[in-house]
Amino acid sequence: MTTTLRQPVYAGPVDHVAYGHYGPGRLHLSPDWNRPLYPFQGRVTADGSSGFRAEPGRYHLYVAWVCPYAHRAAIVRKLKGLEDVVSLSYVDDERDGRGWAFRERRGPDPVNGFTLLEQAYDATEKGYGGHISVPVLWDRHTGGIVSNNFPDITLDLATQFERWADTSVDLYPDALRPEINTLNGWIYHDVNTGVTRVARAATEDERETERHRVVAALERLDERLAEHRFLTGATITEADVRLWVTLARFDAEHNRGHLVSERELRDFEHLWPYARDLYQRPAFRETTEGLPAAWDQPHGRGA
Ligand SMILES: N[C@@H](CCC(=O)N[C@@H](CS)C(=O)NCC(=O)O)C(=O)O
Repeated sequence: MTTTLRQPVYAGPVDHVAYGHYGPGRLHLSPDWNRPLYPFQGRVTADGSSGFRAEPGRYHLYVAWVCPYAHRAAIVRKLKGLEDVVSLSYVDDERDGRGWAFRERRGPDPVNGFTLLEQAYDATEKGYGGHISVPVLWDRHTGGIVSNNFPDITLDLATQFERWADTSVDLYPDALRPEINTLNGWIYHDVNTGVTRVARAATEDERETERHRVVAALERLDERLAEHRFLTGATITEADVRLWVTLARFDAEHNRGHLVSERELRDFEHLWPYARDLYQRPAFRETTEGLPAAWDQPHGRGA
């Protein structure tokens, strides 16, 4: 018997001369920092009432190591033990004008054999000309994108696959939803996108304002963690995942040269052990690259 192995296919190397930079015409950053439109907003539901039923083997996540928004989906998938239920693959870390692409460094597209993520968008909406963003939740049944709206993707992974998931981990408990939603709202504004606003500030005044907003938020979170092990109490929730991906990039990326804060993450009494505590868990550790050895130290609080 002969087996034909499908050869992996890849996009050519990143080439800014031939393809330009990703952005113009694609990446619309509104001045008031409202989110750009993420047009695919299907929801997966346990009962299938949304048209996308939670089923093992049906969905695939396209993510990027470098993207914190995609990182959340990768963490939640592992926290819920869904590795055999929802497949996942990585696009390359770099982009030219063609957007996210599959290259040798991170491997091929195992589902469709696409070389560019744009093909997934185009298969869903012919001639699609908008953002080619990750994360993308792909549906093998319909041959299209369910969602590229990151908050919905993580919530659906956290709540709709319970038949196959580790149900001892409840990332979005009914009783805590209002509190988690409130936390997610200001953490998204003041921390997750706050660090980006500092980096992109047009004037020194604006940078100072944005910088102080991030530092105040980190201080508020630090205080909160003096009382609770996790943001909403004794167990990890969606809010912790939302915050952690920014903390993991804070010293090395966002706060390089103390652009945001005079204090590094390790100078925050409660945030630092909290961040390290989460990193000791496989769902965080195995989806994260490049953290220095200091992150390996046990957090030193009662287990
Ligand atoms: N910033 C988005 C999350 C997704 C996102 O920004 N992904 C980035 C990589 S970290 C991306 O793919 N950007 C390309 C684009 O949006 O055109 C949001 O507010 O929901």
